[in-house]
Amino acid sequence: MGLFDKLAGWLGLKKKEVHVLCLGLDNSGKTTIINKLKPSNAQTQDIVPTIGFSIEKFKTSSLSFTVFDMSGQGRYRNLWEHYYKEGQAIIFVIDSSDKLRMVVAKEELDTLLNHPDIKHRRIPILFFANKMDLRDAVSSVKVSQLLSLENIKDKPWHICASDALKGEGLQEGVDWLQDQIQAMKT
Ligand SMILES: Nc1nc2c(ncn2[C@@H]2O[C@H](COP(=O)(O)OP(=O)(O)O)[C@@H](O)[C@H]2O)c(=O)[nH]1
Ligand SMILES: [Mg+2]
Repeated sequence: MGLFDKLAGWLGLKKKEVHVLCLGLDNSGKTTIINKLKPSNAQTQDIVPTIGFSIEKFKTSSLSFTVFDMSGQGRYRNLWEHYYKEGQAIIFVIDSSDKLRMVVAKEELDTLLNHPDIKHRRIPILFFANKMDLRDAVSSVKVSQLLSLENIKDKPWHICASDALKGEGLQEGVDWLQDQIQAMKT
């Protein structure tokens, strides 16, 4: 059973699909997290529209997920930004042990938040400060400071420390997202 089964089941009653974007730099742990979350019977589709850029998609009865890396010196930016319009919730994954690229993650987050298809929408953002098990990892409070999350005033957001390999911290995040999506639907 994936962690999203309950959420998907509940939302299924309302018969409206919610589209979740799972974003972050390559190697942050997106695929690992999504594989832990997705129900075993999810319909999965991997799309490789261009060499070097791939998109993972899967669907449950009421949730649809699009997962991709924000990387490649922005060469594929047009491709990935195309998906912003349909996103109604965002999961943003950070490798908490990658201090060198934390500034790149911040740049990507700022660019995302300023994008015309995101900027003026009250779209909930769940941050996973992932790889907490690694000795080099900084705390979720530190990640939040490094990314200046306190500046996000017009969107609900939440940060959870996670260890995607063990699945730790994922449930807390999913519970928060569930509340947000529920509020959005009522
Ligand atoms: N130690 C540790 N490794 C992780 C964690 N999450 C993912 N990884 C590893 O980090 C690498 C990149 O993960 P992946 O999910 O492919 O990242 P993606 O590029 O964002 O999809 C893989 O080797 C994973 O096994 C974590 O919480 N802790
Ligand atoms: Mg991946």
